[in-house]
Amino acid sequence: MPNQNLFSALRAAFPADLDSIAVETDNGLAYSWRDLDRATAMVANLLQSLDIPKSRDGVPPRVAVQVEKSVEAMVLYLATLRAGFVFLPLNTAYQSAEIEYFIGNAEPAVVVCTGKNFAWVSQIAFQAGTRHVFTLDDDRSGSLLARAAHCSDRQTPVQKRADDLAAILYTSGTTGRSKGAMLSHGNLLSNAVMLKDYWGWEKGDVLIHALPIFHVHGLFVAIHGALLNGSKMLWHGKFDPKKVIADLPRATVFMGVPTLYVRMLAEPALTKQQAAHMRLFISGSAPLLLETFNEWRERTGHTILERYGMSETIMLTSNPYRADDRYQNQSERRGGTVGFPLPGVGVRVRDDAGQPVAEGEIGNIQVMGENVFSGYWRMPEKTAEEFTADGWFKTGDVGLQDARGYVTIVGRSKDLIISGGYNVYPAEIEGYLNYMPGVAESAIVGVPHPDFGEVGVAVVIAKPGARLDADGLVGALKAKLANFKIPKRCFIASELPRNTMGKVQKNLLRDQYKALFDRS
Ligand code: MCA
Ligand code: AMP
Repeated sequence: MPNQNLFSALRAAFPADLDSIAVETDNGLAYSWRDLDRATAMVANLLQSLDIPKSRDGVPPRVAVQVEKSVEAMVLYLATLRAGFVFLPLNTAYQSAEIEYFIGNAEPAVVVCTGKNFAWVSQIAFQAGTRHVFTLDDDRSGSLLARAAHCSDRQTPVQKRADDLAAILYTSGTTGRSKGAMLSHGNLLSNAVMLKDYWGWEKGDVLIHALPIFHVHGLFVAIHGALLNGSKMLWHGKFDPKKVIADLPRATVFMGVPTLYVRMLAEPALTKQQAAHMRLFISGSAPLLLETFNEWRERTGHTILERYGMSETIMLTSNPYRADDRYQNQSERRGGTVGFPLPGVGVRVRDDAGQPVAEGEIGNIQVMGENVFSGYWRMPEKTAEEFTADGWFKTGDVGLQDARGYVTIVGRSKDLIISGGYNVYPAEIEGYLNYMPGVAESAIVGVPHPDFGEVGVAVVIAKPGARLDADGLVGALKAKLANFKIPKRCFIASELPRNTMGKVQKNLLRDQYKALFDRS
């Protein structure tokens, strides 16, 4: 049986000329393919040399990583695969309570954090039984690289089967705590191989990488896409619309969440001429407004290809790349839709009773395929709840599929806000607010926002006799939660609207506050 290690497949796609450039960074560094090969071998050797059990209950050690974006952070991801360990990326915005939960839940053997956070992260990690905490900063400093420098630059990727665990991605829960979606080498590789073909990756393609690398979009879709095609990446440490636009003449592919497109459209430098060398602009992670889709076409002459995915499934549907697509004879990229089920992905729409809905009717989107995760880390009951009896995964997204097969997402049955491409779960924030002094109850709702697409607004009710200060509440939340989860506005109200069953009617609140951030 050939090795199914995802790293081996990515390594096999490196170009023959290992001295050509694989990554160029926006701060003037260049990495060759040989550099990537050697550096991943050294870090993999370091991981393998640590005094930790190679597997417990059949699961390899987890490597939890909360570091700023850098090429070395990508190297750490690839090295983790290469060593046969399990990668656990964490958003850099997460604060101590959030990190404490992830580390306690995943029990990583290795934690890698920034030098700045070492004191508090290592305290949490050692208390949870982690054996090794390393640091890695975005200027190539830290103990991880210092230790890896002493390791050999040759290493044979650890033998893996397709269903062996490769990564755990935490997705917040609509109720209760975050769940770790378990993705296998086979989930990730099958999706990447299919997308290489579906999106027409070709020789000479150059990707602008401007997304964070702790979520599916930047870590898997973008990096796997470029590596599997042996394509150079122009690496942006942080998204800056001006810098991305300046790089367009040297690139062919760009991937972004809708906020990135909105921000680039605000730049006069974005013109047809500037984008003339580009082959493909891809958007996903959040709904792309038709207005943005149309404006982009007018300004650049390019039609954005919108696709849809999840942490649990990687990519599910996509608008077609080719005008005469050979997969389904598809023809156009249609704004407002997320395109067709990708090859090998089953998509069906069901009503609340689980029965099929008529073509074009709205219902719950369920999916199946080699790309779909095996379950949530140590949560068999939650896993069982999210799959149907006949094995389809319930996405929590609500949508329809029309007669031609285009899928449109119209909403979500899960109480989730997607803000600038990040998921914000109202239940988590309400959980914190409701325990603050003087708070009787609260509701967080998502409302339209011109930059982030959608943002959270808090409505809080005081306990009898208590006086609440909205700024104080927001300040207290900031001390506990990642910054992107903080409601952009907070209102103190006398009561929450409820239906006859006593359930808070969030739709009424959304309606009430929907014009709060109107551009006008
Ligand atoms: C930053 N802020 C935000 C967000 N980002 N608020 C709401 N939503 C956000 N996404 C807040 C900060 O808290 C801060 O507030 C203020 O905005 C400025 O912060 P700053 O860090 O300067 O913002 P930024 O660097 O300009 O970041 C905006 C961004 C970033 C570039 C749009 O959010 C981003 O990179 N988003 C991409 C997320 C992503 O990759 N998602 C893919 C998930 P204050 O000043 O008050 O503190 S993967 C996925 O969903 C699936 C599987 C899929 O289909 O791809
Ligand atoms: P995550 O939990 O971060 O993996 O986010 C997955 C969710 O993002 C999906 O369930 C959808 O609700 C949403 N999503 C991803 N891509 C799109 C898109 N193109 N349009 C609308 N929603 C999207």
